[in-house]
Amino acid sequence: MDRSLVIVKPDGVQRGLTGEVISRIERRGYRLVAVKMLQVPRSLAESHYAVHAGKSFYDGLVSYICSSPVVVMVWEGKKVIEAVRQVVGATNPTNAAPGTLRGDYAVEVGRNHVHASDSPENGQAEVALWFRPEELVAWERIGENWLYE
Ligand code: IDP
Ligand code: MG
Repeated sequence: MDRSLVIVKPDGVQRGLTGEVISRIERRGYRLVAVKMLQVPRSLAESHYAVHAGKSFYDGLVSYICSSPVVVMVWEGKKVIEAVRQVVGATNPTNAAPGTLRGDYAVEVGRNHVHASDSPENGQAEVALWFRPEELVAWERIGENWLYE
């Protein structure tokens, strides 16, 4: 089963959007298997965003994710990566469709308030970076029989 790592970034937490992020993914049908709040250490931020090292926005991005606590979670389910990316919307909020989290609640790309894994491989890697295996809870949602064919 694929897993998506989702982060409510510092601006999302400060703006009171944590519940909205969780609610939209939960209502779509996905299963929350881990969640925690933390102040991100710089080393973790640098690892998480290593793919962007060297880009013009990298230093600002690392500072941003470390600037205030985040809520990080793991979601499971069929096609979770693409479905959660769809719920989140395009990276630049002005390109994000209305009805997406970024399209509804963000203005600038550097304050787009939520992260979601972009591939099954990156999902697995990001989950391993942010959580210990024992922090993930194995369970089934009662509605899954009605969700999947
Ligand atoms: P994603 O979050 O939609 O996967 P990525 O391209 O992986 O987008 O970029 C990671 C994060 O880096 C974005 O969510 C955004 O916060 C930030 N970012 C991306 N491009 C820019 C930029 O041009 N200026 C400032 N921040 C950016
Ligand atoms: Mg990305």
